[in-house]
Amino acid sequence: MARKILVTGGAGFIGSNFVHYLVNNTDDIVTVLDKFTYAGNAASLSGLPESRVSVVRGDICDAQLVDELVAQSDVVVHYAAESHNDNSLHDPKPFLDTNIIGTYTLLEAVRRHDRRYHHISTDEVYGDLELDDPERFTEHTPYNPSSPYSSTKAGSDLLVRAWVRSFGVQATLSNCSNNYGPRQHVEKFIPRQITNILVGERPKLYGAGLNVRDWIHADDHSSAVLRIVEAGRMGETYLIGADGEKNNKDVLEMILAGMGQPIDAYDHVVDRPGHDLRYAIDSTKLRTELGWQPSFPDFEQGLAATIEWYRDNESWWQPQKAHTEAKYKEQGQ
Ligand code: NAD
Ligand code: TDX
Repeated sequence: MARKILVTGGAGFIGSNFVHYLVNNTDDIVTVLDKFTYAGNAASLSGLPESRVSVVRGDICDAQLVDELVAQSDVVVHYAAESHNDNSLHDPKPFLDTNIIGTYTLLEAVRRHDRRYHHISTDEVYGDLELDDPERFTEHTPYNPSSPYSSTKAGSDLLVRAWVRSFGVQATLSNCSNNYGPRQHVEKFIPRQITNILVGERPKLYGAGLNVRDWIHADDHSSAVLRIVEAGRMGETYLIGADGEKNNKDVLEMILAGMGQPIDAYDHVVDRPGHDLRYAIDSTKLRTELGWQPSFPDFEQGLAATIEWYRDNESWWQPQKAHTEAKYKEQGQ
């Protein structure tokens, strides 16, 4: 029988990708619960069959609504979050509400109704690494978050672990590295630079651009999450990554070259306070225990397809662009 899956944050970047992935690769029936903050976009779910996907506009902090939706579902996959580090430095409160209270609200509902829960998190909970550190993050790396965003994600992970241990909630967790691909908000690094070039604005690099991120295609994140939902061991954490370490300057130069621009046609802007230097994921556990492998190992090819997507889908990102850049400009970025 088809599973009923509740996907929170399914109108955001990675959540909407997961919904598309479920429609294309399973016969699951999906309900999206999304507040449609500035980061949620109904167009990210358009064209999906109504018989498979329904959308509820609402807040994960609304205990009554969450209780009803969890009761009607077999599995809950929790993507909804305030997700942008820069925003968290200017106004942390929504991060505490959604990332901590929202997760608590979902956990109480899955506890009451004894439902399977999967928690989506980030490698940022582990803090950062030196550029020359031979070690990468593993499931045993101690938590050491740097920003209001990553500390609230870390707090939400710890709530899940406590609900597993204290109440026997049937939960798994995953911590993934930086995603790229279609339908990512223009506030984030890669879409910001691509769309800047498309509107005739120079790309903006924070500081010297030597910070390293470990890039993974959003579809590979989705395939890993589905594998964990189906075969992960209860209470376990799995790190998701595709060996995609690159520094920001190299990524920006790839974007510029891929869009026919001189590779130095960008501005250095004020660095992010507390800017994490490097993230890097060791995904051995996921690969050996659950047999997962990425399908998009070639970053340059995935980046080229992502550039094409933004070229072809201006109506998706245009309404957000001017406002997002104006906000950055106020902050000297
Ligand atoms: P996003 O900002 O693009 O989307 C977040 C979605 O959550 C939006 O649709 C928004 O409307 C919704 N939302 C926010 N607050 C809500 C609330 N109170 N109730 C209901 N819905 C609400 O984020 P994203 O980049 O797609 O990230 C999704 C998840 O993946 C987050 O949990 C994030 O921490 C995690 N993650 C992201 C990355 C990355 O590279 N972007 C990497 C690892 C993990
Ligand atoms: O204009 C920019 N210029 C720039 O140099 C922006 C927006 C970012 N940067 C740098 C900062 C980071 O080193 O690029 C890198 C990536 O920045 P973001 O896209 O803001 O991502 P990051 O802070 O690494 O966090 C992302 O990955 C982990 C997601 O936003 C998080 O939700 C996820 O948990």
